[in-house]
Parts: sequence; C-alpha cells; structure tokens
Amino acid sequence: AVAATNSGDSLHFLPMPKVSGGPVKVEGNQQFTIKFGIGLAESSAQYRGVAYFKKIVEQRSNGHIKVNIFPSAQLGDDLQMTSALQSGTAEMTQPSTSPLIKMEPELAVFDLPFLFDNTKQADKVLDGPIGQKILKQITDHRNGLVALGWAENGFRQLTDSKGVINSPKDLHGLKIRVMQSPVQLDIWRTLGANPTPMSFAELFTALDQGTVDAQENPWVTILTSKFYEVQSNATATKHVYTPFITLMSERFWQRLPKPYQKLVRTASVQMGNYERKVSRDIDAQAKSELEKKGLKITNLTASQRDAFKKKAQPVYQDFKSKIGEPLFDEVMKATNHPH
Ligand code: KDG
Repeated sequence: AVAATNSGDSLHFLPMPKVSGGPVKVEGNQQFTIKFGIGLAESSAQYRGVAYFKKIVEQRSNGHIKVNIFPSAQLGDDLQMTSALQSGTAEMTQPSTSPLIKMEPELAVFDLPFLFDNTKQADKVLDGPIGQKILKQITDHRNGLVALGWAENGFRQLTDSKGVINSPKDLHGLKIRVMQSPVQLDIWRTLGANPTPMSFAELFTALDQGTVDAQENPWVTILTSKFYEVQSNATATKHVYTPFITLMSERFWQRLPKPYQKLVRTASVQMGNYERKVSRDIDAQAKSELEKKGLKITNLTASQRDAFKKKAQPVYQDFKSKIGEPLFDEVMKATNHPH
C-alpha cells in the first residue's frame, strides 16, 4: 500500500474559492451518493481539488448529492477505479491519463516526452478545442465513462537511490518504475534505463524493498507519498506533464436529472481550475521541503536537459500513428514542435 499520509503538513494551500451560483433544484426528493476515489494522499493538490468539488456539489444540490472521497488508492489503483466506474460500483475518479492509453489511444499524445515546456502550453491544449474534443470522444466511445474535465498531476521529476543522474548515460540499466503506459515504457527504454510498469499503489513498497531503484513523479507527490524516505537523489528533469482526467460512471450519469448533470459538469471544471492553481502553487514549496528532508536534488543546465530531450525524440515517431495523425499534428502545431 501507499504510505498514505501527511508529510505535506508543512505545505500552505491556497484557500478554496467560495462556491459561486445558487441552489440547483430538481423535482422530487431523490438522493444521490458519489463515491469518488483518487490515488493520491490527503495532503495532495488532487485531494484539495476533489474536496472543493464536494463542497460545490453538496452545497448547490442542497445536500441531495453527497460526495464521499476515498484518497490513497483505498478503492484501488487508477485502472481498478476506472473499471469500477464502468461496472457501476463507484461513481467518480480522477486518474492520470497515462494508464488509460490502452483503452483510449489518443491519450498517448500527452505522454510524449518534453511535449509541454510550461503550464501555459498545457492549459492551452487541454482547455482549448483539442482537450475539449478528447473529452467528448472518450464520452462518445460509450465505454461506460463520461469525461467531465481536466485537472493536473503535473510536471514529473526523476528520483533514484543509486547516485546523481545528470546525463542519459547515468540511466544505463537503472531499474525504474513507470506508469502503466506504453509511451512511458518506450521513453525510458529509449533513454537507456530498465523500466517496469507498475501501479502507483504498489510503488512505495517496491522502492522500499529495492524491486526498483527509481521512479518519477511531480515534487508534490514525491513529498506527500514519502518517496524521499526510500530515495536519496532527484533530478529536475521535468520530462513529461501528466494531466488528470475527471471521470464519471456513465450508468450513474444517466440516472442523474439534467440539472444535476449540468451541476457536476460545472463543478468538475471549477475543481480542475482550483486543483491546477494549488498544484502550481505548492510545486516549489514541495521541492524545497524535499531538500530540507535530505533529498539531494540536481538541477540540470539547459544543455544537460537537452541531451535527455534529444535522446527521447524517437518516441514521437513511434507513437504518431497510434495517436492518429490529425491529433498528433494539431498538438505539434499548438506546442510549436517541428515534427
Ligand atoms: O490518482 C492518481 C494517482 O493514482 C496516479 O496517477 C499518480 O502519477 C501517478 C503515478 O505515478 O502513477
């Protein structure tokens, strides 16, 4: 299991915005309960976002919709939680896009290495026509999921227990855990490491027992999941940006009266916006907290980082046709990539 808890106690979170908009009324007195499972701990930006969603939905439905949050993969890992939505045993979850690629291949586009340089680019793609089209596509596939919005896992950084890593050759043979994503697997193989796909829920134990030497996640997760207890070094690689996607069970969605459907959709967008703000605000706080906890962090120079970027380039061609050329081209254009 994940070391579920509160080493994020020292983080200062931006306060939750007030709930905007009045009560949403529907006929009758029906009661709904949303079980909302997430992978990250209570001290994460993700939990904050979901807590805001709860506040909006409970308040505006006058308590007719109740939201129960299950953090730290209590309801299973991202894939298990997603299939629980499909079978109707849970109502909402917010996975990383990466483990969903096998089911929704277009999501592979976000896993491309060094795709976004900054959060502005990420917002432009996710909140613009491309991101909206992907949400609609996933819903239209009728896989039992309704895609309600985007939030942020964030820019990922490398940690390991072996030694300082500042060039691709330092990765040679490094046993690294990767998300259950074919793109992530390809990236780390291409870089010369020895990657193993594994769910997040198993990661802490795997690092602790030395099944793997390394992992990669945003600073906030490295702190709040206590990976610094089982890792000695980190490298600020910022090699990929992982979005979170907010999903609802299609069965549940269809039982909701229209005004409530609209409410959960609006609240999902508001959650995503707040979650991203919090995530960005605590990213640097988490990094310095990790240094205080004794993690040795290597900051790469631009040319050192470029060496990783260059070596990972073949991954773009490897996944171009899987992603689908029109989407691939659109994203390359929106991010000013030369492909
Ligand atoms: O709920 C999200 C987490 O379960 C997971 O996606 C975190 O980035 C993550 C990882 O490394 O698996």
